[in-house]
Amino acid sequence: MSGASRIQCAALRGKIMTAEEAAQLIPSGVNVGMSGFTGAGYPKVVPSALAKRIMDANLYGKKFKIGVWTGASTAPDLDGALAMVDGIEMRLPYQSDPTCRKRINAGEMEYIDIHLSHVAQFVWSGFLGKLDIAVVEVAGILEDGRLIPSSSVGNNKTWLDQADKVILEVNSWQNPDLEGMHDIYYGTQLPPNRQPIPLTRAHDRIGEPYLRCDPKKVIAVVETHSPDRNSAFAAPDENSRKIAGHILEFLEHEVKKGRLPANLLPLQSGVGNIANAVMGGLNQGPFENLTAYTEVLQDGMLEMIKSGKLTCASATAFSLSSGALAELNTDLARFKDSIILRPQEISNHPEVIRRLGVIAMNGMIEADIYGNVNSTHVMGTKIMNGIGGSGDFARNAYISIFMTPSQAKGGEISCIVPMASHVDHTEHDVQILVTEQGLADLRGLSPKQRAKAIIEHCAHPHFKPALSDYYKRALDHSPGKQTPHLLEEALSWHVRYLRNGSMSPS
Ligand code: 0RQ
Repeated sequence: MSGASRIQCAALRGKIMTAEEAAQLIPSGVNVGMSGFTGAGYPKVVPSALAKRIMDANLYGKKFKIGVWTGASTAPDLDGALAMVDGIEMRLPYQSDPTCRKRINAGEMEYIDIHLSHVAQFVWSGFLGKLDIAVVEVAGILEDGRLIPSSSVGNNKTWLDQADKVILEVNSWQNPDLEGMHDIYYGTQLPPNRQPIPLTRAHDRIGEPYLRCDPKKVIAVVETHSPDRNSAFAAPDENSRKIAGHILEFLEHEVKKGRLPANLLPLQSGVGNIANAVMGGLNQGPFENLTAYTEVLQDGMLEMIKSGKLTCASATAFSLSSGALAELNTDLARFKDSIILRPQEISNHPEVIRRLGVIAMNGMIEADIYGNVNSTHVMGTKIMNGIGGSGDFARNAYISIFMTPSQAKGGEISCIVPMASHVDHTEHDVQILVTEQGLADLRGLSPKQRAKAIIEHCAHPHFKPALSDYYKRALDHSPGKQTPHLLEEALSWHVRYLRNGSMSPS
């Protein structure tokens, strides 16, 4: 299908221009809402053209910066290109680009790391300031101006609604069979007018397949033919396989106990190789007729749909490797009945997650002996990525699982520490901790019982004696005995790594 045939609206065909011309319409100082979620559905050419424009302005000694709001992480040709020319004043809500990370950690870029389900309502309420321009990739434009969404929905509904001006990228690389796969719900309101979200099963459709957009707001239409960014997944290593094995065993145990139905409850799986490996484990496991209510659909879930293990997956975006992406894009019609893409305020909605009883599985950087989890900050001050949707799911899930290898950086760092150097998920939101060493079921345990379970089941043998020793001395000398700590010593673990390059006791 050629690019032009994807633009059926005559008024918008008249606004077709090049990426360079469209980039000229974005002035310095504005807030721009970009489409894109983990490399899917991001605008492919306008951001790079804008980066070039910013670089030219910088050459003439002119400062040129914009606010960049997205669904989640995007790609090197969006986040990377704009960060490279120091063109981002403020970035939100989740990102994983290495150049952005460097600038944020160097104090050169402001970053607001918000729960993904909160972004839309923050914008509707005006907490984040004015959204000036939306730059949104779509798969096509209907005669009446409605838009066929692309391979992610993210915050696009909100960007198109709230922005004064809209730039559309129509990507003919995206499979036309995407039409009908989305479920865009327009019933969300701010309090006190908020109504229940009528979604009671993961596969329910409650909205419409198209994004609404006032054609009068559209200032440019740019045609593209570019693939989404691929995220490579490493083949599961031994640790990932062990973590997946512990989780499978736990789920089987819960079914036996009658606490989970035989086909489990809707699954949410976070980003990264371990999450993908757990899906691989489930694909080989005994469970049938599974469902997913999640944020991103990774390779592992696609495999489960193909094998028939997973009957339906609701998400806001694809997040696939190049092989899986190519397969999906050539054979999308096959998956049309089993995949639904929704706005992220619905895919991550606390009310729906709680109602469905989602089983949430997310990665982490470290957990402390009481079960507080750090998902975002290395050594307490340096951002890795962001909280993403992990908080939306963890707090509201029926079962909230966090997983990590027990050690990082070749064994120099313990991922189980006395006191987390930053907390994203408090002990109250963390029910199950898993490392390759084992699984700690923290449900129904007091802080002291938790500490014993976490050290015993999750810590690496190399760090276990030091953690046990810390806990024992904390029990003896802590001023309070509910959550015993030796405050001065607690964070010295991290300080030791910063000084010596190792957390190992010297
Ligand atoms: O860094 O590659 O430079 O060595 O962190 O670690 O082990 O590859 O794990 O890819 O699963 O990522 C928490 C970051 C884990 C991810 C996090 C270093 C480690 C490596 C990555 P290097 P791994 P993963 C919904 C869910 C938040 C968002 C979320 C994440 C790098 O899961 O961003 O959950 N989660 N969203 O070396 C120092 C430690 C460390 C450490 C790991 N204790 N100390 N460095 N690393 N542990 C989806 C969305 O929201 C989109």
